Amino acid sequence: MSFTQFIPDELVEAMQRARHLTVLTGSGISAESGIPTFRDAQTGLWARYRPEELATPEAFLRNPRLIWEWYEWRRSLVAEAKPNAGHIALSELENHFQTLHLITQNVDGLHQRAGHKHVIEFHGNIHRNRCFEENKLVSEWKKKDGQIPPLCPDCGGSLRPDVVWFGEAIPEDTLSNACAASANCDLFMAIGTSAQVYPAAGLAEIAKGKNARIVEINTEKTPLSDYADYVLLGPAGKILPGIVTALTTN
Ligand code: BV8
Repeated sequence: MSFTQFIPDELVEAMQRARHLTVLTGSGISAESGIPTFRDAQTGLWARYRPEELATPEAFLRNPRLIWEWYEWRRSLVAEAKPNAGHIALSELENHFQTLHLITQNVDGLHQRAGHKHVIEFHGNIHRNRCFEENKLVSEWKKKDGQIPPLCPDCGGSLRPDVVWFGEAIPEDTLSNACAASANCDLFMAIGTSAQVYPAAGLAEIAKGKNARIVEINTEKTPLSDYADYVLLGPAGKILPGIVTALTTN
């Protein structure tokens, strides 16, 4: 079943008129790649933890081994995952707009694997690591049996994933690029995000404040639905290809 009937003609016309599209994605766009969203119950060993309890510097300082192993588990899920039809359709959308700025809250790198050259990784990337003490990226280290997390080859500090944890600031250049992309678009699309985490969730509000049309794609309503111009309820892996079809055939 093609999801084009979910795309109102008025929205197709608005997209055809729009020149600058900014997209914000959340974990919902990776759900159809088999990566659990933050709202889904975690599986197995991690079922008894909430991500907000693990994705913090305090949790890492309290139990670096547990947090490192949580990220190793998530890296293993991502290693088995592939970009889904939603990621691929989104990369095709680049051909339909003068500019497409993609901001993702996801740390899985699937947008890059789907072909996007420039991704604003608002919360970092799980495939990179950095020294917890010096905050600089570390790509190689001596693998010492049983040393979890691994240690920085320069200062001996613990390595941590290069992601933004709760209570940590978004890197300045990332934040300013994302705010600029949200303030300078005529169409803003929020895909697969529960719009609960700030400042990411505030980006749609910036776009709205500058009179951009707001489109939400989600399997359920969120706080963003109240002020979106269009709310397309359904899986991103079906709706995004429907949008590309509607833009290509009209
Ligand atoms: C900051 C990286 C300030 C790590 C993530 C107390 C102290 C400090 C800050 C705060 C505080 N209280 C509140 C805050 C702000 C806090 C915050 O917003 N908390 C929330 C819980 C209220 N924010 C922060 O801490 C941020 N930093 O404020 O710093 C500061 C300033 C200066 C100096 C120092 C500090 C940093 C937040 C970043 C946290 N890191 N990720 C990692 O991944 O491990 S957040 C993480 O959770 C994700 O990246 C994402 O952002 C968020 C989950 O949200 P979603 O992606 O939306 O996923 P979710 O599961 O919620 O929803 C999925 C959606 O998809 C659902 O709506 C579902 O219906 C839909 N869906 C499912 N399947 C599909 C689908 N849709 C379409 N198709 C489908 N198939």
